[in-house]
Parts: sequence; C-alpha cells; structure tokens
Amino acid sequence: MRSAGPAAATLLVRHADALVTLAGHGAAPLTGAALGELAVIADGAVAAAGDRIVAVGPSDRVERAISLAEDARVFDARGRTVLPGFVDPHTHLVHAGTREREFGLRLAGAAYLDILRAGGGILGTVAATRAADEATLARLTRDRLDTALRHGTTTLEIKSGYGLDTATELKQLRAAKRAGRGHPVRTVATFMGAHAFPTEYRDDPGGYVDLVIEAMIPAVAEAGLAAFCDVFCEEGVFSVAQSRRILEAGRTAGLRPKLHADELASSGGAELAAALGAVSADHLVYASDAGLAAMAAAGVVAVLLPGTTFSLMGSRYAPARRMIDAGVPVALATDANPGSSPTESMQMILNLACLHLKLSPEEAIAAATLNAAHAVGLADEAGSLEVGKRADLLVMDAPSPAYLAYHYGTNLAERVIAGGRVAWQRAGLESEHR
Ligand code: IZC
Ligand code: ZN
Repeated sequence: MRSAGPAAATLLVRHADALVTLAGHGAAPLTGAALGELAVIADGAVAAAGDRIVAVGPSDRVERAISLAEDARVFDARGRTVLPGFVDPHTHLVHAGTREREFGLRLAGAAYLDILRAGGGILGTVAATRAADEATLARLTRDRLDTALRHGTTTLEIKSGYGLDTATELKQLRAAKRAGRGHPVRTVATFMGAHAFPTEYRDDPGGYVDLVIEAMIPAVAEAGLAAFCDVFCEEGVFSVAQSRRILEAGRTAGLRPKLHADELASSGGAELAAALGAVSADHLVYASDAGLAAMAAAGVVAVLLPGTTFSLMGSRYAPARRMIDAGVPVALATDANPGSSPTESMQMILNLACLHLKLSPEEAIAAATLNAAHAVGLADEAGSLEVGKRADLLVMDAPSPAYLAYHYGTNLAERVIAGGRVAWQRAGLESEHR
C-alpha cells in the first residue's frame, strides 16, 4: 500500500476483484519476461485527491490511509477489473473524410501502396483535410477523442500529415490542440509532414523534403505545436536517407524523433531509429534482427499496430515475440486513421495483440499502458496507478485482466476516470455507492 498522506480524497474506487497497478517499475519501460509479470491486487482500491492519485493498494489499507472529502465520490468495483487508463501512442486522428471506398478496392485485391500511387489513399484524405476549415477539423477530432475515451483511452498521441503543405500541416496541429483543450483525454502532438509526397511534388521528391526541413519544421517548432517529428520511412515513400535528414532537422528544432518503420518491407527503418535514438519506431512488421537488436540496445520503444495488419489483411504480423526475446520494449497503439486502421478502440487492439502478435493478455495490458506511456514520453504522468501520477483509471466489466483481451467486439468500459473525475460511464449505471 502506498499513500501520500493526509490530503482528503475526492474519489475512491474500492473492492475491485482485480486491481492492476503496473506500479514500481521506475523510469524504464518493461522488457523481456517482466512485460508479462502483471501484479494483481485482489480487493483493490485507488484514491485520488483532485487529479492526482493519493493512495493505491488493498481496499482496507487504502481506506485506513485516507480521509474522504465531504463531497467525495465512492465507487464499488466488486466483480470488476480496475487498471490504468489506456495510452494510445500512435494515431492520425485529425483528418476529414472517410475511405470506405478504398476498403472496397482492397477487398477486391488492390494493394495499399498502389492505391496511394494512383492518387488515392493518404492523398484522398489530404484533399479532404485541405478543404476542411480548422473548426471543422477540431470538431471531428473531438468526436473521435470522445470515442477513444468511451473505450478507455485517457492519453493519446495525434499526428499531422494530411496537409503536406505548410499551411494545412499547421491547421491540423492547431485543430488537434483545440480538440484537446479541456478534453478529459490528455493529448500530445506529432508533426508528420513526411507522410507522403503531395501530388504537386510528384516529380520533385527532393524539393518536398527540402520544404519539410526548411519551411514546415521551423514553423511547427516556432508555434510550439508538436513534441515529436515522425516520418513514413518505407520503400516507395521516404527513403532512409530522406528520413534521417528530416528527423535530424526536427531534433535540432526540438522535436523528438519517431518513425513509421519497416511496415510493408524491410528497409532499414529499425536501424535508423536506433541510430537516431528515436523515442519509438512503429509498425516493424518486417524489421531485421539486427535492427531489433540495435533498438534494444538504444532503448527505442517498438509501437506495434496489429489493427493495421488486420485491416490491410496482411499475411504477416509484427514479430512481437522475437522483439520481447531480444529485449525491445514493446507498446501497442491503434494507428487510428481513415485508411489502414479505422478504429479508436484500444480494447480491440488488446484482442488482436493476443490473437495475432501472440502476446499474453498480461503483456498486452502492460504494452497498452505503461510501455505506451514511455512511447510518448509521458511515463511520469500516465501508464500506471502510482501515488503522484494523474488519476486516470478504468473500471472494466471484466472479472479478471485476461477477460479484457479475450472478450472482443463490445465495450467493456463501465467507468472511465480521467484526472480524478468520471469522464464517462455506462448509461443506466447507478452513479455511485457509499
Ligand atoms: O491514411 O493511410 N500507413 N499512414 C501510413 C497511414 C497508414 C495512414 C493512412
Ligand atoms: Zn501511422
């Protein structure tokens, strides 16, 4: 039991059948066997004062350690599993338009990159996003944040990359900021001008890389609109050399590097991520063993996106077990985007991670919380239930942690608590018990 002393608690969740805290792991992400060693407290409780956790542990000890504020909210979690709010460290949430037509083309056999080469895919979303005004983009993004929240996400990364011109990239990042302002989901932004080559630079890819480096990165950094810089490093998109130049320029401007790497072919993306000391490398379906070893040595988090492989009907999923064996810290994300992964649900990703990446439910939960927080540099605030962190927690309609990954296709979230407040709860639920 840990508690922070006498501050009166304004929220108490008690008597959880299973309380998963992911506490006590210090400043490093979980690797190797530790990823699956989930400590579970029976009859557990979490108390918060304001937006901070003040006590967590067995219910009797938590209740003895705290005093309750007059207007405290107290919830009974009998029969439930309580865990940290999900952290979704890779989304493309700010965009206009939908791509179900492309879904139809892919069902009929078209390849994702062929659709992009023909001016569809990402470029279709670019056209719709350029045409939308900032307020519309902010509203669309806010609606998607609401969906993510209802499914248990309390921290989420958002990338730009559907502008591919300076004005629209900035518009997207401002819309992301506007959507996140006052929203219970904490958001962090990534600049991804290097997501595709816009049609107007089709015959001048070098010119576009220069534009990203000379105009977009300085403008984004100057406006303080992003924490990270990301590149779609892939054969037929941005080469390793181009990606390196862009990410180094971003880093010089204060944007920490992230990469879309080795998603559709092995092209040296994992090696580049390690060489740059990137915060994360994402996808990695075709990453080489040497690249994975280098990532492990450099402490780069591998963000795995099984929803994308699933939606693209890929025959091969990321080699998660090889990564875990190699000591790479593994995290999970939705990749929420209108093309290759149209979902905001981290619960769906837990299921896919077990069935297709062969993670255990315990590993999947750690990868979707604590390690995901490391993938966006927010592990001091999110990803575990520990005194002093933000009180982001989920009361799930699940008798055990494993049930969360096993039961799929419905929303198991019963209450989503963000910053110490009930941000969402199931309709018809009694509001509280004391
Ligand atoms: O819009 O298709 N892979 N970028 C790289 C995506 C998927 C998002 C999209
Ligand atoms: Zn992505």
